[in-house]
Amino acid sequence: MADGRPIIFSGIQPTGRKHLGNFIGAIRQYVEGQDRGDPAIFCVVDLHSISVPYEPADLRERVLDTAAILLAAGLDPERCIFFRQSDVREHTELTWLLSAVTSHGDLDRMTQFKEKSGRARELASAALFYYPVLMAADVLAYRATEVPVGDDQRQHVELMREIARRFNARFGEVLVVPELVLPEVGARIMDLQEPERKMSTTGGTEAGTVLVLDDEKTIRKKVGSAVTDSGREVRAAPDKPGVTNLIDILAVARGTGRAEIEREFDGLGYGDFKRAVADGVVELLAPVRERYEELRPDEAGLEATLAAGAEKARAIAAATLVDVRERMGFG
Ligand code: AQP
Repeated sequence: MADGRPIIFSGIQPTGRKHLGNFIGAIRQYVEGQDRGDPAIFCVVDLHSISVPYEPADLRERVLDTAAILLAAGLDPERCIFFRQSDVREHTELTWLLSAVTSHGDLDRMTQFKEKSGRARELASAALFYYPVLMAADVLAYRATEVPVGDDQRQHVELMREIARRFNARFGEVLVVPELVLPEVGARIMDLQEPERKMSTTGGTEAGTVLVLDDEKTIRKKVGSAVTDSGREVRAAPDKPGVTNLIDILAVARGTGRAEIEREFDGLGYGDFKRAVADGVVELLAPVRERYEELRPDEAGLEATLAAGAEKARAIAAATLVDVRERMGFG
């Protein structure tokens, strides 16, 4: 941390199907963080994607899709470090070293593993089970002080904090215990069709998941058919998950809070409200889609950006690994 500025790190999975939840919960925070962080480091976490079945031939394409989405959303490689996880091998080495201070019981308590492995628990890959250790290595390799993520990653960040504490207690003060940073509004955007569950890449409904790359017509259709309730009141409340979710989405799009949205739509019906939400989401995402169309064809340019970022990232991670290896008695 230089001059009290945070070291920010966060990672995002490679897919072209990034959704409004990813955008609001994570990508928006990255763009804001790049001027606050010193440095701010963002990474397309391709190593994480092998924890579920995947196509090797698609993986590189999905990394480039995601890189183009993030750059289109406003990441600027001049103001942050932006790279592909597998280009920096220190992540995998540190994963193994951190496993010395991670217990089987820690990993067994992770709800994401339980949800994603479901009833086929015995068949789930060891990589899915081990995912939180790799995520801990991602962040701890940079001695990051802040981890901007959505609420679904809270448990994983708590575990990485515990891993850092245990490592320091066992081997000496080498790692930094990072802080979880959630957005004030929109830490958990819900599926528009099933607002009791989060908007998700793999687990959500097609109609309830707004993609960053959806065109205007599709966005309007999805928002227009969002589940609300039988009332008329635009008010955030635990028994109104659909309306609350739309209020949060509009609050983020307008850069205001829930109260302002509730005041504005006081006495108006859900029709007017949903139209405003659709306008807000279109305004938020249309510029990203347009810029993505310009950036995505330049694969050599995207590769060069990621490679330059990897070089900067490697220099930082390698220095941490020197300290970790030394304290652990290697080399
Ligand atoms: N619904 C959400 N609301 C707010 N933030 C969210 N995030 C994910 N869903 C929501 C945040 O997005 C960041 C990137 O996530 P990711 O692409 O690395 O992987 P993920 O968590 O696997 O994405 P999904 O959509 O949640 O996929 P599924 O459901 O298939 O696992 C993270 O910071 C995450 O918190």
